[in-house]
Amino acid sequence: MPLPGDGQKLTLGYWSIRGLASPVRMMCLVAGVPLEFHSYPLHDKEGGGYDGSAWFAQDKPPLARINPLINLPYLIDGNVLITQSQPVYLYLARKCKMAGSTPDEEIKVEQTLAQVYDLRNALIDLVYGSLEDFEAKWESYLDSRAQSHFAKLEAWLEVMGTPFLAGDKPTVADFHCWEMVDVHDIFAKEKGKPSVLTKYPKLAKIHSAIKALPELASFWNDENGYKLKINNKMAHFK
Ligand SMILES: N[C@@H](CCC(=O)N[C@@H](CS)C(=O)NCC(=O)O)C(=O)O
Repeated sequence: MPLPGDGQKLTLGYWSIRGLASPVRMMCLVAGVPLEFHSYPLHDKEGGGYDGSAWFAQDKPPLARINPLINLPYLIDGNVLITQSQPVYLYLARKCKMAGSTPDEEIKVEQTLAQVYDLRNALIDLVYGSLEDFEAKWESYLDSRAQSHFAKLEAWLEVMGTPFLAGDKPTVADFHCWEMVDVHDIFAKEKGKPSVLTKYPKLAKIHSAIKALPELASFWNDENGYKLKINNKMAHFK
């Protein structure tokens, strides 16, 4: 198991899904920061349910003795062990010079990152909730709840007059926003609904600009990268 102080490379621990890990992996590729992905499988259990013991029984207890807040994702950098996705994102973004280059950009990064996280949490509530709720709510989620988040982000870009959420260059907020636009595009297609990519041209531009980054060329076909499932096995949209 990965432990602080063991390795040279940064290590990201997470389930073997895109989930909260993709923005980290994309940022590191773009910045040329080597990252080891320590992925945890979730197996089907005989008779139903899931076995996540590689995380819950094996690695979590010793890591919790070092950082009692431990959760997935976590990041190990030398002797440092960080958990909670948003502090992990910001820590890495500072390392990758993707956290804004002026105080004005930094606060724009923090606000838009938080806004994107609200959107992600709305999706997570829907897809990991009860099947009954999912069936009852997915359409209004796509038609209305998710739209309110995307409309805010589109309007933000309009008002700020910048191509990316905090300025002229992509930051961590754009990478998480990219992931959410992409995931909602796939979700909408699966459900026969209009894509956010057609409705929000400024977000669509961020999506295509990041998709075209040469450093990410290998990511799109990586079985441990973009090709992973979006959500875990118990989700109603994977
Ligand atoms: N607020 C936390 C939520 C983390 C979370 O919910 N992690 C889920 C996967 S996305 C998990 O299964 N954690 C493992 C655990 O509870 O030990 C974050 O943003 O990192």
